[in-house]
Formats: sequence, C-alpha cells, structure tokens
Amino acid sequence: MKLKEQDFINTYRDISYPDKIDLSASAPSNIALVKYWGKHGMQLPMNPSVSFTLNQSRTNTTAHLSLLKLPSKTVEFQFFLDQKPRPDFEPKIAGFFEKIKVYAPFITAFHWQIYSQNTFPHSSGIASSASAFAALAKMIVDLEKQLFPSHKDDNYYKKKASFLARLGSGSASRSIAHPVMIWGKHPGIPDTSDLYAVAPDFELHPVFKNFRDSIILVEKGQKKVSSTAGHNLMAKHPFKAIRKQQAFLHALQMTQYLKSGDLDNFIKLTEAEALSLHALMMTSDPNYILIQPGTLKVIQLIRHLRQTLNLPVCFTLDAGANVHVLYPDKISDNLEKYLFSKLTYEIIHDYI
Ligand code: 2P0
Repeated sequence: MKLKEQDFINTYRDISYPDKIDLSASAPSNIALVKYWGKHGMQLPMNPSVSFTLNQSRTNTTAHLSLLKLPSKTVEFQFFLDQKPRPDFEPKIAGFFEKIKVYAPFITAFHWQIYSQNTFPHSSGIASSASAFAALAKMIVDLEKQLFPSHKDDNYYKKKASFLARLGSGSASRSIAHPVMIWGKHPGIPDTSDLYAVAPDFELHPVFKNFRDSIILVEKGQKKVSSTAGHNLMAKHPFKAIRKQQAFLHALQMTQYLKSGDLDNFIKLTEAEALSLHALMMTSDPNYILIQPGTLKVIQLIRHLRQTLNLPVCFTLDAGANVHVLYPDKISDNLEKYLFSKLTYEIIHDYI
C-alpha cells in the first residue's frame, strides 16, 4: 500500500516515558545503479533511483536516552564518532532532528547520547551519510515501536524508517532494506514513491545473487564539492529535462534487467549511468570535475578485461573519484589476478 506524508505523523499524546532507554541500530551503505541527482522541496528526488545495498560497509550506532524533566522544543543530544565527541557533525544531525520532529515528536522528551562507528575507514572517500542517517532513522522507528505498541506491520515501519532517513540524506532512504531498493515515484514501477524507498516486487535474478562491489579508493578524503551542492545545481541545469527523461527510462530498464538477469544490458546501463552523472557535473554552472586520472585508468582496465577476456565486470561511480567494480563472485580470482593486484590503491571488498 502506498503511504502519504500524513501516514508518518505520530499522533499519540500524553504517554509516560521510561527514564532511560538504550537503543542500537546498524545500517549498510548502498551504491546507486541509476543515480539520484537533483532534488526539490523537502528532499524529494528529481528522478527515481535504483541501488544495490552493500553488506560490509556499515554504520553501527547506539544511543543512551535519558528522560528530560521538561520536554524540550529541540532535540538535546551529543554526538560521538569512534568514541570521540564530534560537535562538528552536530549541526547536520540537529537539522535532521528538526525535520523529523513532526513525524516523531517523542524524540524531544529525551536527551540523546549518540555513539556512531563506521566499519569502513574514515576519510576513505566512501559517503557515510547514507548508512549514518539510515541507522539513526532505524533507531528512531525502533523507539516508536517500543513506546507505542500498535497494529502497524513491519512493512509500515520499514517505510517510515526510509521516509525519516530520506530527510537526513536522500540516498539514506535506500539503505533500509536489501538487496535492491528503488526510491522515487515511477509510473511503470509499482508502489514507488518520492517519500520513501521500496524493495521491488520481484526476486532479484540469481545472476546477481553473489554479486560483489570492490571499491577502489583512487582518492581518499573529504569530497571537494558536496553532493547537496551538486543536487542543487540540477535545478537550472541545461540538460535537466533530458536527464529526467533518461533517468526514468533507465530506472525502468534497470529493474527489467535485474529481474531477467540480462547481464550484458545491466553492464551497459550501469556504466552509462555513472558517466551521465559525471557528465552532469561537468556541464553544470559552475562546472566541476571529480574523476581523477586514476579513475580513468581503472575504467580503461575494466573495459579492456571485458573485451579481451570476456569477463562480466563493470564499473560505477559515486560523487567522487573512487571506482566501484561490480562483478559476479565466480570471477573474483580473475579480477584479483588481472585487475586488483595490478593497482596500488587501497580496495574495500564488499558484496550486495
Ligand atoms: C546516489 N549520490 O544516487 C547519488 C549518486 C551520489 C551520486 O545521492 O543532499 O548524500 O544528502 O540528499 O544523498 C549523494 O547525495 O545527498 C547521492 P543529500 P546525498 O547515491
């Protein structure tokens, strides 16, 4: 069932809360196959996106809640990353709490001490906002379940977690379930919504079941241009209309390939999407370039392996220089021999 914004508002009042609550949640990162690039309104996507959910690259979060004597207007919290206080992260989290307060008013009754940890190295260039906000959103939905026993089913709570995560970071909406998630309303894909991501209504074809994503860290460190700034540049992008059209077509085609197991077309489309994303950055005003010489070198090696050894391997890119290498598990040895061992970059081997 499709849910509306009002369906996510918690309307319970006058509940007596426990003095102390401990919460924990874990959420994975995800890699978009069809990219979310451009947004409007309250974190609504310009076009639908389709992603693989990763497994190893995750954020694990715990929170110790203490009941306040008087409920506060804003959420009172402290944030720790790897056990160290990180006030520099607090404005973004405070903004998230502000946006979700109306859907989860009970969060203001407590002081939150939040401890977060990523399983991937800090400053590896892997975006942590998707897994971080998904973990926080899952925790808040768990709290709602504990405080307000209701008849609502698991499906509702998953959608609510995705809805809340979206308000923290768009791509976080897709880090709520696995192995494939679709975020954004598409007339040709059932049950899709701009408000939250959903798992498709079909089984992922076995060809993709043991798929791997090895992330080649061409460039570590903070992003030079934030994704939020990149999304905003789409509002007046000269290719906005054509990109929308392309992404709607690609989202539909991608779901068809994931269902039918059409690996050749999956490869073609996945790479086309990655290149479209970076072409949009290179043609915005102002324009910018995130790929590095190393990115192109890895891309050329991957294409060479496909042509000469017929290996079903392809690449995709996030908003950065790192290359995600996607391939079935059964060609891992070949890739180790002909690709990974030839590179000096650090590599994070993950799977979907
Ligand atoms: C994606 N990216 O679909 C695209 C492709 C990066 C490249 O969504 O402003 O951190 O927090 O909603 O989700 C990265 O942007 O941006 C992103 P906000 P987000 O994964």
